[in-house]
Order: sequence, then structure tokens, then C-alpha cells
Amino acid sequence: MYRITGYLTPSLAKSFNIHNVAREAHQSCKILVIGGGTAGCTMAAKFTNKFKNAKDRVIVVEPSETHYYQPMFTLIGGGVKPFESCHEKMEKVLPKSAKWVKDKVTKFDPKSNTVIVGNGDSIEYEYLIVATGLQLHWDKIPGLKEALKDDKVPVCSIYGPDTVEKVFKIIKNTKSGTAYFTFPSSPVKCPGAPQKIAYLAEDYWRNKQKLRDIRVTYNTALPVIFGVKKYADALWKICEKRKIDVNLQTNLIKIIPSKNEAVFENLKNPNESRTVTFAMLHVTPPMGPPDVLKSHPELTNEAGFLTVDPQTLRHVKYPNIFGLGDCTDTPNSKTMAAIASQSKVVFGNITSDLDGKQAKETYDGYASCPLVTGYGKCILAEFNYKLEPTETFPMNQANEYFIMYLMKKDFFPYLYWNWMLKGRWNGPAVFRKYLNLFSNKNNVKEAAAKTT
Ligand code: UQ1
Repeated sequence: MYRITGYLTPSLAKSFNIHNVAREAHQSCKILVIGGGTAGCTMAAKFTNKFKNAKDRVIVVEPSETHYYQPMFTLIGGGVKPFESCHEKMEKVLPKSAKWVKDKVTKFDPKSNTVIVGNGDSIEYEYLIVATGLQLHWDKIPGLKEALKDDKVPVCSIYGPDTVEKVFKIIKNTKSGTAYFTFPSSPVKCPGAPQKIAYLAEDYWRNKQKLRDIRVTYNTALPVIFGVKKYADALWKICEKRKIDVNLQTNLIKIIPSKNEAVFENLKNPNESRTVTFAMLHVTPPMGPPDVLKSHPELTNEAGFLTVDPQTLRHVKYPNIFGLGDCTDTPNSKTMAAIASQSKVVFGNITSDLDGKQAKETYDGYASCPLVTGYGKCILAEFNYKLEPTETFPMNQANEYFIMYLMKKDFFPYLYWNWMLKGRWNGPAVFRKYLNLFSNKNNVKEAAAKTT
């Protein structure tokens, strides 16, 4: 068999009558982006804008046909928004002048600045941006996959495009018994979402006057309800007032769909497990880095997350590799708002490198989480690496506000599709600085000053 590396396209191969050719094309670009999710699309947009849409300077490797606005999944699960509101064709969201390689990466070769994709093609880069996101491990909980597929079993999850539509159907059908909402013992994307859906379900049953017969429990593997004390205090009060039972260090390990039973382990005492019968079970699946990162330990930490400097987001070993979004080992909360801030840092630092200047953008760990606490209510949590609140608006954001709910429902999606995916949204740091001139949030003022 011939092995042709170079410029022989399949049609040329056909016209030369060469068969059985292992086609191995080689391409090269200035900026190679791995992943067409939020982080990948945003970075591709920023660089195609910079290169004034010059063709093929930016290549994006992404196998999926569809791009999802995942923050909408909570509201779809709560019956507030239709499924149609959360997705778009990948070809429509990737910048026109970026080249889309519709394949997945199978190998990183950072020493030769090359990656190999599924069909064997190699792509050489000057700068590599890794934005693969993380992987959902539905199969790590025995019984979960079959329970999700079975319409008669009240098990659901807002975490998958294929599973999210079942959530509201189950909320509507639940009449009596105990509803369990879970949070796994792994890093997760949007760590607020597992409890947001619990609040929405509880509010739905409250409005329908079903709470006399339904008990709501939130079961988290974590030792806290939320990582930032200010918001955790507010959330504990909400749970107490609304009689939502919170079980900490409680981890779902198994589902028995035929009996509507779930098994939880007690992480304080791993030999102890408890089997319960559920009226509804909302599962947040365990998550982890994608396999392709796990198989490249020179790029990752022990768990398989890309090792980048937490401030500059530059890879710790390879200076022309950057990472952002859910695939990195930085200790921020994995949210879309975090990506908005990170995108400015990655763009700024690569641009400085290209211009021969000192790279000086730094990321302070900003993340934010619109914690929907019911229909029409939301706490807008904003914080940094130090878990200090870094609030944008001149009010106490630990309180529930209707305006924050409206932002979550209507403004952030608009911001995302029209600004962020076009490379024009860097998070609220600039607004925070000016809006806080009118408030006495001193800690916020200091944090805002540091982010500019
Ligand atoms: C944000 O920037 C963002 O990205 C578009 C989100 O994603 C959906 C958010 O949820 C939030 C809260 C922010 C932060 C923005 C402001 C104005 C606080």
C-alpha cells in the first residue's frame, strides 16, 4: 500500500487511478483550535476577526454537527424554554473564514507542533488552543443509561441534549413520594445546575399544591452546598424555608430501574450505603476530561485535565499551547461566564506573542452562576479563584431577584449567540468596575480593580 503524505486529494488519487491509498493530507495554520463548543467557537471568532477573515489561518477541529447553548438546559428541564432554543448547526456558529475539520483529534504531538485527526490527516500549528470540554460518564452509574431511555422510569437529567426533554415530563407527572436530585463525586460543568433544577421542580409542585405529598431532597457528594460562603448561606436559608432536605457527602452509585430504586453511598463512611425508592430521580452524571487528553499525560495532570498556568492559561510545558474552558486543570468553577473572561486572556497573550510583546493578560478565576431558585427568582453568584464574591451589580446579589432571572432567561442567551460567539464578549469585568463606583461593595471594588 502506498502512503502518500502531501497534497493528493481523493479526487486526484482517483484520476491517477491510484487505489488503496492511505490518504494522509497535511495542513498547517497559525491558530489551531480543538473543540467547537463555547470556548472553541469564541476563540476561533476572536482570531478570525483579528486576521480580518484571511482564509484558513484558523482551523477548528470539531466532530459534532450541532452546537448547544448548554446554560439553557436548566430552563428546558423546568419547562420554561423549548428545546429548539438551545441549539444551532455547527456550520452556522463557526466563523465563515475559519476552516472546519469535521473530525476528532486522536493524537497530540506537541514536540512537532502537530495534531493527528481521526482520518489520519495531520495539522501543524503555530499556536494550539485546547478547548475540548469535558466528557460525561453516563455508564459509571450502573442502571443509569437504561433508566434514562425508559419512558416509564422517572429518571432524567438536564445534562444531555438527548435526556433534557424527559425532565419536565417527569416533573409534571410526579404526584407523590420523594424526589432525589444528585451531584456526583467528580468535577462538573455548571456546578449550580444540579440544585437549580431541584428548586424549579419544587417551585412547580408548590404552585400545583402538590408539596403535601412530595418530599424534595438534594444529595451531593460535596461537603458543602456551594463553594462560596456568601451564596452558600443564602442557599441553606432557601432550603430550610422550603423544606428541601440537603444531604451532604452523599453519592449516587447505582440505579435499579425495575424497582425505581437508587443506591447512595455515604462518603463520610464509605462502607455505608442506603437504598431508597424514588418518585423522581434527577441525575448529574460523573464527568471527567476527554479520553484524548487522558491518553497524553505529558499534557495533563494525573486526572487528565490540561495543565495550564492558572493566571496566563498557557500550558506549563509547551509555551505555544493554551487551554480554556472545561478541559483545563484551573480551579475555577466550570461555567460559560468563566470562558468569557478566559477568552480575553488567551487571545491577549497569544496576540502579544505574535507581536513580539510581553504577554501580560491574567485570569483571576472569575466565574459566575445564575442560581435560578424558582420561576421568576435568581441569585446571581459571581466569584474568583479565592472564592471571594466579585459582584457586578450595585445590590446584594445573594438575594433573589426577578431581574436576574430575566437576564438568565433572555439576556444571557442573546449575549451568547450575538456577542460571545462572534468574539465580542469578554465577561462583565469592565461593567463591574464602573457599576461598583456607585455602591459600597469595597471587596468588589478591589477585585474589580485587579481584573483590569
Ligand atoms: C456571562 O458572561 C455569561 O456568558 C455569556 C453567562 O453565560 C450564560 C452567564 O450566565 C453570566 C452570569 C455571565 C456574566 C455576565 C454578567 C453581566 C454578570
